[in-house]
Amino acid sequence: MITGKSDTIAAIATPRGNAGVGVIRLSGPAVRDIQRQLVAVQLEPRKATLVKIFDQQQRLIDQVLLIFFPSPDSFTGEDILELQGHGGVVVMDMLLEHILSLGCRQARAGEFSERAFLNGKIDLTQAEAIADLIEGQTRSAVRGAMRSLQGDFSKEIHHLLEGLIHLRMLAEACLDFPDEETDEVPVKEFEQRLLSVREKIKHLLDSAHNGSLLRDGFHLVLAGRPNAGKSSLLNVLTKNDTAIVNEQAGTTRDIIRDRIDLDGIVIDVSDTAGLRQTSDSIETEGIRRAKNELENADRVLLIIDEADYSEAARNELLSYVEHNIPVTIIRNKIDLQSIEPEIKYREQWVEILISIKSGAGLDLLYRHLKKITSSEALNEGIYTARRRHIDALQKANISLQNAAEHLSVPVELELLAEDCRLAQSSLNEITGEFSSEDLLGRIFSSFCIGK
Ligand SMILES: Nc1nc2c(ncn2[C@@H]2O[C@H](COP(=O)(O)OP(=O)(O)OP(=O)(O)O)[C@@H](O)[C@H]2O)c(=O)[nH]1
Ligand SMILES: [Mg+2]
Repeated sequence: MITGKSDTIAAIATPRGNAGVGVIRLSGPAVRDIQRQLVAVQLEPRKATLVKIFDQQQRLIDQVLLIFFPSPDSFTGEDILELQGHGGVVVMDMLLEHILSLGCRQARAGEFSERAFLNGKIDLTQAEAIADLIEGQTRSAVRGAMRSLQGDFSKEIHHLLEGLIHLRMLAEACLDFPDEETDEVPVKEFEQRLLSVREKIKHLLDSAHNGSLLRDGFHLVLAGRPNAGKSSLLNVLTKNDTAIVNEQAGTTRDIIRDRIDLDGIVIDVSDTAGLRQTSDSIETEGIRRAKNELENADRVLLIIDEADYSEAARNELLSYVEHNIPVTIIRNKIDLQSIEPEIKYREQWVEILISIKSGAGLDLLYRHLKKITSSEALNEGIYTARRRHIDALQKANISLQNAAEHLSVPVELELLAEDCRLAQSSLNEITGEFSSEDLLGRIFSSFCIGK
């Protein structure tokens, strides 16, 4: 841990621009000394004091409020000084320049939060949640980040870790009695405990997946033959003239991206070039880009002109999409066929008959999009999560699957304990703890006296 060894950092904490108030923050061991150089007053902790700040030539820079948060009860755990001045770009720069000349350095991005983590004030998921809260694009994302920041996500991880520690303790206890018969090993208990932890991981993976949707948004890709109405659909969804719509086939060449907010979920929509064989080199490049975009979709909307619809045409379009990516087939232009809008749930995909032009069936499409993106993500219990959380949970899950296999005869408790340890370190990666000594402490402290 870096406590006591770090230098002192300072940074403007408010955005650059003209505002009523601007904030400069300092953290580190030299804070008290720098404060006394700034102004010769004794600050009461956590109380705002109005003072005048002069530069080295005794010229007044600004009149500011100072607030002192003594270590360890501060955000970083170190001494912190907050200075609230007038929020002009130049006056803030002058104040910071003066402060830096008194014996501290400009903070790197995220360095205050990093210090809070290194000093044990917050764990990694909470540090990440601060960034997510600030960057939150929707109210749901902000609420999710707040829940993570309050430690809800970490609590769930700690709960899982408790379960794993118990499993390892049980395994260690059994290994301590090697003379005993194998049938003494409480296989049922191991199985139940493993199952319980794995079910919790599965539950957490579901929430983490929804949480990552909250944070990163849902990536929807529109694809299909030329002229099917992809760009028209993009414009309807974004309520904007984002893409050029034209009766000429091959209008869209490049990927056109826009973003919509569907009841709190950010959806990134990409319109792509129509898929067909062509000798036009620009169009060929557009189609290559479209295929690339299809690989990174959370869901693909395949748009097809109802007049061209056939099983063969549909299957050909489906062949462009990887099997693991969910698909909705949009059968468009039903106004020209005098067909009623409809939604059909097939085994492998969903089909919606609409007319983008007349608007018929768009309500079905919106309801469908809301269902696939937000039904669970809007549950009150969701916290923002990142890809690395999902990866770590998946790694832990695989280790526990391996652990369960060591329970079949002959029971291999050492290997089971090792897999539980691997699962534990995967989970520890999430909160940023790597503490095998912790485990030892827990094991020994639960032993009875004299053993
Ligand atoms: N009748 C009718 N015409 C439509 C409908 N939707 C789109 N169109 C028309 O179809 C033509 C092609 O629409 P676009 O949205 O440009 O089609 P696209 O799939 O983006 O085409 P490319 O960019 O060339 O691949 C335009 O003239 C649209 O006005 C619809 O529901 N009904
Ligand atoms: Mg287009």
